[in-house]
Amino acid sequence: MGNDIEEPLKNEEEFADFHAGFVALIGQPNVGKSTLMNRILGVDLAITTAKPQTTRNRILGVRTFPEKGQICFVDTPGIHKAKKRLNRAMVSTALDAMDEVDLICHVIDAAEYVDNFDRYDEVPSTEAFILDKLSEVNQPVFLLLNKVDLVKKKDLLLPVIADLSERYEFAEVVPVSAAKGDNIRRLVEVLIEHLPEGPPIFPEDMLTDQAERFIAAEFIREQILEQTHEEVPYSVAVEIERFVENAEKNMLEISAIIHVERDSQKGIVIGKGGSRLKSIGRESRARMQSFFHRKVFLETFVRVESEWSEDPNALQRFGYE
Ligand SMILES: Nc1nc2c(ncn2[C@@H]2O[C@H](COP(=O)(O)OP(=O)(O)OP(=O)(O)O)[C@@H](O)[C@H]2O)c(=O)[nH]1
Ligand SMILES: [Mg+2]
Repeated sequence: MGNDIEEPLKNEEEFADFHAGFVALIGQPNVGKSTLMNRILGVDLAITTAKPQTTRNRILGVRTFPEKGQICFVDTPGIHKAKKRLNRAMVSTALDAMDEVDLICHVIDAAEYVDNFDRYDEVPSTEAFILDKLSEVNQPVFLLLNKVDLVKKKDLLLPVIADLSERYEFAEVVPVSAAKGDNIRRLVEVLIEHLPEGPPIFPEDMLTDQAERFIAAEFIREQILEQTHEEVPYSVAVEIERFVENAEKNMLEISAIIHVERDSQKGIVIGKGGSRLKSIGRESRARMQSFFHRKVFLETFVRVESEWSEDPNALQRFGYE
């Protein structure tokens, strides 16, 4: 009987002063939300590219700091003026994530914002839209000024912070560089400080709840974003048709369909004599092997699915709605 009483007590003691909770990363596209999450996780989980609208889903990334806390990041698509149904779904995903977290990090591209600050007559419209949405939430909101390594007009950094702080009562303002790692340790400390006290939410060694087939599809999409231009990256969805563990060969066997919206895009993705598709396959396979710690056999097919980005059934099938 004594044990029954002691167990929970021991547990409580073990996690005294431990903080755990969910943190949403929101902001405009391309500001470095996914890079920041990966930096703190220490793993390249979410795909990141130099093109806006890279992330299309809510992506959970968990990092446990022994005896200190567990941060459960919710990375989200960039908030932008959405026209297509796909884009509207992405923006909804980002806004919905704000409801389910303990803390919100509003990430801005400091290089972009600070260096243009003296040209702004008012807050740029998408940023104003985000600030407006934030006025409806009750959780603490951090303002993260990312890409400080790129800021040229350093003397404008403080005026920008003062201006934005006047428009919104941020719980903390933290300048960081996700790419270089500047000030990340400090950010982690204040994040943990602001999370509720309590035991870990997920097992301490857990990284994500994202399915392996989702991650495999994302690695392929990452290469398409890297290797194609103009409208092609935005017209591509990757569907994993087959994901099989071949225990005998200690290998993953993956078949993926790359959906595009037009014949011309199919030609671009395949490339001359299949060279582009080969390169997309080679690079994403390498990324899969290092992430899954297994050999990967990958086959890819390109298929035209006209206007899929406006089609509710297709969006659901690809996991965007
Ligand atoms: N120099 C510099 N580049 C950065 C920094 N953080 C991110 N980047 C770059 O900015 C680009 C966009 O980064 P992402 O992490 O994909 O941005 P995101 O906010 O997740 O973008 P979406 O998913 O499209 O909303 C990439 O090329 C990153 O390498 C930083 O602190 N400094
Ligand atoms: Mg992203």
